[in-house]
Amino acid sequence: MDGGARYSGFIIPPQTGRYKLTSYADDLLRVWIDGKPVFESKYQDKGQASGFVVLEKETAYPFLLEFRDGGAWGTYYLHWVPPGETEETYIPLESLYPTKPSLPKGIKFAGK
Ligand SMILES: [Ca+2]
Repeated sequence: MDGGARYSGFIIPPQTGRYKLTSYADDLLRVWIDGKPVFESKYQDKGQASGFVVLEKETAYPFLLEFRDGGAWGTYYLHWVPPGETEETYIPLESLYPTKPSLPKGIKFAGK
């Protein structure tokens, strides 16, 4: 059966610099940060994809993730490699917020 999920909210990076986002998807994963597409992972292209994005700390960037499955198994992951690091890790929960009112104090919005 076809299915999917869409997650939207904000991402607040722990430090300023260039982040590599890495992923695997069966069947399709798309990620946007601050309204710009970061990458698209397709199962038909071995499922893996990555993209780079430069982010500033203490800034809330609009984050959108879209997952689609076209049948049989469906799964995906999204990791990142923070600036200055070499290992991919999960994006920590402290960096992900679902809504504006949930954002911690002292955080500015991207582009403002
Ligand atoms: Ca599938």
